[in-house]
Amino acid sequence: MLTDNAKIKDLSRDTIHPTPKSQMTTDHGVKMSDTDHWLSVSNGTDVGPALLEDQIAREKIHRFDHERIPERVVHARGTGAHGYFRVFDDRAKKYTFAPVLTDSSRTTPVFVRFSTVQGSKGSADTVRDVRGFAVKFYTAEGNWDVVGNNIPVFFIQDAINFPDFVHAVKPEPHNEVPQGQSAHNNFWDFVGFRPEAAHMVMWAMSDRAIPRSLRMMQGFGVNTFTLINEKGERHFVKFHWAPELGVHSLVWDEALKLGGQDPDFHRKDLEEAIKSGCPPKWTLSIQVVAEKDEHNFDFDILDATKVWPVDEVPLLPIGELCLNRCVDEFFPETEQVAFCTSHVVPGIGFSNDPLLQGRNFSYFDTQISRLGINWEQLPINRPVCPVFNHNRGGAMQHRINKSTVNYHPNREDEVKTVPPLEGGYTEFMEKVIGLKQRVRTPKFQEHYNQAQMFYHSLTPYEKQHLINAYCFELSHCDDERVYKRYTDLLNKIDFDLAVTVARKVNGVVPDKPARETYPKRDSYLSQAFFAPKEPTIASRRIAILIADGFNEIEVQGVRAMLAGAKANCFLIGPRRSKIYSEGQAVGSGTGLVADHHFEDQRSTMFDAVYVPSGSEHAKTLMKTGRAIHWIREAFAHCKSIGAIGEGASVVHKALDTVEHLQFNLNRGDDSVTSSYGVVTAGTYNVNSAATDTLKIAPG
Ligand code: HDE
Repeated sequence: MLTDNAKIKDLSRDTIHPTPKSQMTTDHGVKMSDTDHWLSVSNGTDVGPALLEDQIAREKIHRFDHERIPERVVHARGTGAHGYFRVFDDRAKKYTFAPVLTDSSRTTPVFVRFSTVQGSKGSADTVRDVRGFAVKFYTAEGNWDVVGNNIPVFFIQDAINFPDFVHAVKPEPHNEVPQGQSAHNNFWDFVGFRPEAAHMVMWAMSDRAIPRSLRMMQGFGVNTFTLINEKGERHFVKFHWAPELGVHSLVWDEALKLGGQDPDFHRKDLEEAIKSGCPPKWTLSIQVVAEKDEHNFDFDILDATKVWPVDEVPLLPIGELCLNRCVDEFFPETEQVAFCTSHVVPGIGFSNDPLLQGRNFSYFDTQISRLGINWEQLPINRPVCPVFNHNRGGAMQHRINKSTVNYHPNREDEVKTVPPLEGGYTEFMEKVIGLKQRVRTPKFQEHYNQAQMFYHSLTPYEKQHLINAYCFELSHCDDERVYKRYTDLLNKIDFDLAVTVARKVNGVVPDKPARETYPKRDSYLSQAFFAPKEPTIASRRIAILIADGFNEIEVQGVRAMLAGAKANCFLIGPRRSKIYSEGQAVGSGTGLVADHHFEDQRSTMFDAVYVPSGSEHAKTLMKTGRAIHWIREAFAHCKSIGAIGEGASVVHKALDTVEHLQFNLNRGDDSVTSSYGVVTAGTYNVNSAATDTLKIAPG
């Protein structure tokens, strides 16, 4: 696997490798003999006053006092990884001359940071929220940042509304509540007053906002950028990332529980996948619209609250992103990485998308307060190509320019600008005529068509989840002006949706639809569209529930097969120590050491559960409330459940209230039975039964 690239080599200049032989020094390099006792005056019996002269203690405390920097004003909680990007061929050449998008002989190093938006740095990973998907490409022509989200549209159209939106969604000002969620009066109050948010709110209430994994979500550049080709022609472009593993979500109950059981669920999942040899991959596709076609749509293609339906503007897959290396240290890499939408390279440009224009101002600005004016010199942010200019000074300047001149032009003929044909960035010459005014043009004033299109493109279960989410969130609003206004607005999207939600939350129940239904549908909007090309259990977490007396040979066999399919298996038992196998006395003989016990890991953290055979083990599991709860909860969350022999009896006992489930309980009958994702086999048979179990496991 290619994990050593130009950026990793660049970072190695600043990477320190402490060893047991490393000697401890102060920051000014003097070796230290004691860092555990503050220098004080003592007579050997009584504690005396501490001395300020202790430079070693002072340095330690000073450094500690200033360890924190301001967290990001939004997207504070995040996790990052290194990787690479490669294009398949030069098919994008028709649209751009940027080598990063056209030169298939190149491997461009990347750093990606995923984030939630609302919560603080210490909030939980699985909250209902938009996920940031920010990619920094370290190209030979300079850094290019695609600072995107996992949802293709945004709440507002004009950047000037961003502070209002963020104030409204963040914890309320009087009591700093709630953390990591939008289920509160201020958010719903704001979006009730701003119908342009209706479309994005639909996405935020859908399963997209509770991804199973950061590796199983799409990414979108959201804003409209432009591509310029060698002929000087310009196209509008949108960027899409599609995950190789398909798009998958948690169910709400899982997300809620994981918030407490494992608040780091997503960041640990990313690290586990990379370290276990399953680096996540995404395909980059572009949608392009020629300049002449800009006005051929019933929405404005520069409006970030709108998608470009793929049947009108097809997707062109152009390359692959792979994340194959975890960070060495969180703070200097993931915390200090700083993205800017304004960072583009020759061949890529902006559009007049009013949200993008504001973002282009905001990102550079925010890095100054977070990291200081020289933030681009930090190792994780610096480009892998040479940087020369006459910008000087500023706090924490690292560069030493060996020159007598620091201005342009100069008598030494040093550090000159570069003509466009030799690689200098040049803006596209765009003719602009207009009156200076504060306006929202007519096409920016239609807000419900695409909200309807999204809703009506979902599968029935996605719709149900979305309705549940509205009910949950609006029930958390206790100001009736808020939930009445919003349920009223819902009727502009869908009558049945509005009636169901309004009845549940005591909102305004409409008696007829507020408008005609927009007829368009787009199957691409449903996440069901994104099943992986090849069904796979690679990197999926499978729990094997065992107690003393389990069938070890069977477990070893099944585990080997699952490992062969690159799944991550974990033994869960009554204790985290040796669990003795069938026929062995407890306390002696063979067995396997459980990775976790039933209490410390829960079914929510796994994708599938398998219960092996073994009569004593089965009897114990049946008597263990937590084990029974494990199976019930996994079933309720639609996980795949596999069981063999007496293991099937355990599953049967756990699910005995579920109607229509058929079980194959006779040991000796090796046929396989499958119902509602529960797969049972009479006996373990390497060649047939367990193999069938494996095939069905992804559910
Ligand atoms: Fe951001 N956004 N944003 N945003 N955004 C920030 O920049 C801003 C918007 C997004 O992992 C901030 O470095 C404005 C859309 C991501 O470091 C800040 C507007 C999209 C990240 C900022 C938007 C995003 C940020 C805070 C409206 C999806 C995390 C810290 C005009 C395409 C990047 C920072 C990371 C972060 C401003 C809207 C995505 C304040 C003004 C639309 C993924 O500069």
